Amino acid sequence: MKRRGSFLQASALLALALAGAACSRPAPQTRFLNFDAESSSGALLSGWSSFEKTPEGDTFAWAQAREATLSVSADGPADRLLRFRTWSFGWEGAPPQTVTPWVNDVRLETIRLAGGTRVYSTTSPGPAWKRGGNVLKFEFAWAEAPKDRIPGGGDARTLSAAFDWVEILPVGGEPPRRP
Ligand SMILES: [Ca+2]
Repeated sequence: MKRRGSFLQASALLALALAGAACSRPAPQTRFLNFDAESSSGALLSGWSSFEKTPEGDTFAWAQAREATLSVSADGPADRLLRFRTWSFGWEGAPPQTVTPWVNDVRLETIRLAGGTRVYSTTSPGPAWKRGGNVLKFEFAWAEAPKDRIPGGGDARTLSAAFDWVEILPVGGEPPRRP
């Protein structure tokens, strides 16, 4: 019994030590998601298809709904630059595709996706972010299945846009220091 008691005591002390370390350590921040199993498995919340690779070897995932969400970590409110490399699904006569990113419940500017694969960037206001887990949502104008839009297309997934990577960068540098 004595041994068990001391084991429990040691466990409690260890838990306290870990909690203390967690408080003093900076909160983790998601800086880059490469849309591969290694970096992004836990981050894809909803609206995504599985990981794929382009012929060039770039990993990506299709957003297969009008909305796709990611779980990202931040160390607190701060203006952040959001960058992402993406391309829209398209066909002859397709309507323009747009993406509107959201940080939690804050809507950012709507971006029109031009043809081909491009890097887009937009800024997000500090108060949109909170310390810990945040939800980054991409809202699209449409999501359509290749089988309905391309003659001979067999893919039944409703595709909006494919993402190669997402990057989140703090902007504005260091907070002002007291003189
Ligand atoms: Ca990638």
